[in-house]
Amino acid sequence: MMKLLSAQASPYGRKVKITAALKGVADQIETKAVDTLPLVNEELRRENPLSKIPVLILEDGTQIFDSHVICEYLDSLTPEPRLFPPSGPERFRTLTLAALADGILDAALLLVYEKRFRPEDKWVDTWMQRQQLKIDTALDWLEKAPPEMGAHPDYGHVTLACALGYLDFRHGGVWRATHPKLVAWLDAFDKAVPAFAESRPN
Ligand SMILES: N[C@@H](CCC(=O)N[C@@H](CS)C(=O)NCC(=O)O)C(=O)O
Repeated sequence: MMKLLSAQASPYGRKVKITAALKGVADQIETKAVDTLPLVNEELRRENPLSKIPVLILEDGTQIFDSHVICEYLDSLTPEPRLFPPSGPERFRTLTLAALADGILDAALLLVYEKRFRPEDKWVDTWMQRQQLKIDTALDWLEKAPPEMGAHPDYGHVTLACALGYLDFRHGGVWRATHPKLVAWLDAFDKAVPAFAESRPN
């Protein structure tokens, strides 16, 4: 059995859970909830020196992180459906979409951490605006031409769905009012991928 260190609320962990479901390997993974709030979590620090989740631990003890690498590993376990196109323009389109969606996630997480880990009188407005601008610009970019899903979702689509899901979960879903095409896109993803609803944080 492989072990996944993650947390119910982690959008990066959610990417891995959805990928595992799409690849039909979810039953080979036992998920262990890990608390990233303390300065030091010895178990997590032992498995990932960066003390970040998710971490996938293989049966022989090998640790795999971060979420991109875990998802690519899981994709290599079974042939279909292919979530990472092996080569060519499709591969780089998928990876670039995933990088954009991960960038939205990173900025959204930094906004949460600013308020979680710093006292209110140390919050820096211009720094938070900087993160918000990245999110807003990326969403506007995607709204112009939401990615096509094709016969099945790929890793870029999974990452985008988790990024939008995180904006719903931690940022009040404000993005929805101004991005109707992306809302429709996420609805379609939700219908096509049951693991999205199954991994929804609460
Ligand atoms: N690039 C990483 C990001 C992982 C990440 O930032 N995870 C958060 C939880 S959602 C975390 O572990 N934060 C703890 C910390 O940064 O100390 C990935 O894709 O896995």
